[in-house]
Amino acid sequence: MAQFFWQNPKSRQNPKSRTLTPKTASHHALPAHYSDSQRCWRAWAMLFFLFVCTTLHAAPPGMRLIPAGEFQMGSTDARAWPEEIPAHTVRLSRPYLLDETEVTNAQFARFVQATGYKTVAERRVNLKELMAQFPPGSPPPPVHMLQPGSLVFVMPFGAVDLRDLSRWWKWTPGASWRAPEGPPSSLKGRSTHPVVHLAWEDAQAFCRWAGKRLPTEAEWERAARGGVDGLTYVWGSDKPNDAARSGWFANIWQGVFPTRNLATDGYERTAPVRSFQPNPYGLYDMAGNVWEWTADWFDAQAYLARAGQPVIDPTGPARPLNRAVQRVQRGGSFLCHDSYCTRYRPGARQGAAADSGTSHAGVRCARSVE
Ligand SMILES: [Ca+2]
Ligand SMILES: [Ca+2]
Repeated sequence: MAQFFWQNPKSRQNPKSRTLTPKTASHHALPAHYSDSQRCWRAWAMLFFLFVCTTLHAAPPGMRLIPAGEFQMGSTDARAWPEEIPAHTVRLSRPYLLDETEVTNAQFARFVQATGYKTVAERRVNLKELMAQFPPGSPPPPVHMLQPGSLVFVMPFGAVDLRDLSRWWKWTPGASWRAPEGPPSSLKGRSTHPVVHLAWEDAQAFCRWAGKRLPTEAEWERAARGGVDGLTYVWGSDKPNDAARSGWFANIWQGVFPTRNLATDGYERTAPVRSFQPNPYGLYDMAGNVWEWTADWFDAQAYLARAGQPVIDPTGPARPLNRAVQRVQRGGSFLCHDSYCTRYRPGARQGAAADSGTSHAGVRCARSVE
């Protein structure tokens, strides 16, 4: 209605008031004694003021401004996992900026080139620190697991027990962001793919270097929902269909997880960022491609603890719950399929070991608006 009124002002006016009276007109004009020079300076001042306002509120290249406001955090979907419920109202009191895409290999390479940073996956494992995370008396891991490396998804043969993650996650010496599937894989042809194998501290280090920070879990979810509450997926309510040959919404898994990857969306593993349509905020891959680290510690019970209370600018639990030391990851990955993991839904969440990366987890960064 407001737009209609703006486009057709005369249709809403009293016919008797269509002509401005001299008094009304003079209220909007400069006094008659103003010189042409003064009028010119005033116009330039107004243009400069508008330029400054626009610049201050514009997002920098590669980022999007997410408005402050309330949203429903969590899931009401029948497929929600226990850690996603109950859905509850959360208010974010300030706008913020979020990267349009997951951090790419090219972006991470610039960071490493500038700083000489070595990721956790590229460092030799500290046995003392590792054992501190296990119950007293636990046996040490095999020697090969102390070599620099990371966890890589390897498709198993034949039927597997879906409760046994070790059937498809393989500790791979030499695997890192430089070699996503381990040696001899490389980044050749993958400069615009999302960087993977980042531990939480690696993700945080990159964002700091870039003058940014990790988003909170609430910031990530509000951005993923694109300003629309209650949708099952970031693209709407249409369920992904393995048989579809076109029109895929995200890079996820088609076929039978984990033994048959049809890749009808075009990608067996990571896809270049921006390969699929963005959400209403202009953000790409908020569903699928790679999981994304957030700032929050993970607590499966966190939403239950908030029930019935006003929740404003939440930052997650104050400390890790147990020896697992997990941080929240969001968005799902190219390994997610309806038959096993629908965690590419915007309300879905998972805790991941903060000191480890995998071949399907990366990051995107946020920035506060001053
Ligand atoms: Ca895929
Ligand atoms: Ca993603």
